[in-house]
Amino acid sequence: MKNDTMTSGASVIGLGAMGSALAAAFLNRGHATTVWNRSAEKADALVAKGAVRAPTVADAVAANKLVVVCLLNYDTVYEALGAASDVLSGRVLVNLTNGAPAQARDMAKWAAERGADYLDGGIMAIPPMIGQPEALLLYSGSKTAFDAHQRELESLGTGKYLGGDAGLAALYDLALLAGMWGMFAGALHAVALVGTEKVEAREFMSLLIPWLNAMTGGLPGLAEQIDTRDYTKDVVSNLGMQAVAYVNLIEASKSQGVSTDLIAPMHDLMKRAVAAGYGAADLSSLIELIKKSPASPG
Ligand code: FVH
Repeated sequence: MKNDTMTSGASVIGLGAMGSALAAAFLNRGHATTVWNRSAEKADALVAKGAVRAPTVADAVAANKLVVVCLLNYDTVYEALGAASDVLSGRVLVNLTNGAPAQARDMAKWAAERGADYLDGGIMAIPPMIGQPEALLLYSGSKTAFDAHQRELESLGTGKYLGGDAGLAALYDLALLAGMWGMFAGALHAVALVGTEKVEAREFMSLLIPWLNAMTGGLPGLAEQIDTRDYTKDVVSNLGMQAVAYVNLIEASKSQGVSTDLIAPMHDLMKRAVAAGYGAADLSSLIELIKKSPASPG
């Protein structure tokens, strides 16, 4: 076993698609890497590349000061690390498992009660991107832990520290995923719609991708309207007009036999926003109907 003064090394707990990529990235950068997974055979390829297979999760935690966890969800993290409770003291626990901000804050307390420094993380990448600068990893929680292990963590991708509140990384992670899932939901509906006329998804992408890229150009203006709460600033396509066009989308979907499950919630919000007086405002005004502290239309 290595001692606590050894910083250039990491233990990786969880060798699913993402955990395996994380462990491989540490190895590729020359960091001594110990791995553990519930299904032990998932370590075989990493062991062949030089990783040490820990027989138990406690052995993995004890092997390095830096302990990176990437499991399915927080319940499985508690379940796995529960067996290593006694050896967590003095460790830096970096939990890259997807979760909610409250779960991250609770886990920070749980780790502190066991004497571990805690950093929560969100991975904005898919496994093949890990180790590349394009892979963004969000961190929040112990700044001391982040500063002390920044060099090892850089092996995984570009790191961004968000602040001392352990819940921040999960919050940003889920917010970015919301943007992604919204885009994919729209894309799926679009493809289903043209698919009713036997247009192949692959063919349609030649139109959809440039269209979506062009529309991202509107996001800075949307952000300006939201931050100033002035939803009428530089309006190009007012909500009243868009709400009328959206009816056509709903009706066309129904008549083409495509479910409106992915698009109906936006329609309901548009109707409510127009009724609330936002018809002349921009689409950005919908945020007033979903956020925590709504304002009345100006
Ligand atoms: N893969 C991705 O594209 C995304 C990218 C962004 C981040 N997510 C999150 O990363 C976490 C792990 O995701 P993953 O892709 O590695 O997931 P799986 O390949 O399904 O591996 C799951 C691992 O969790 C282990 N596990 C499940 N249940 C338990 C349990 N009760 N006790 C101990 N370990 C458990 C599983 O072990 P095994 O089935 O191999 O024995 C895998 O190691 C996740 O939060 C994503 O949201 C990935």
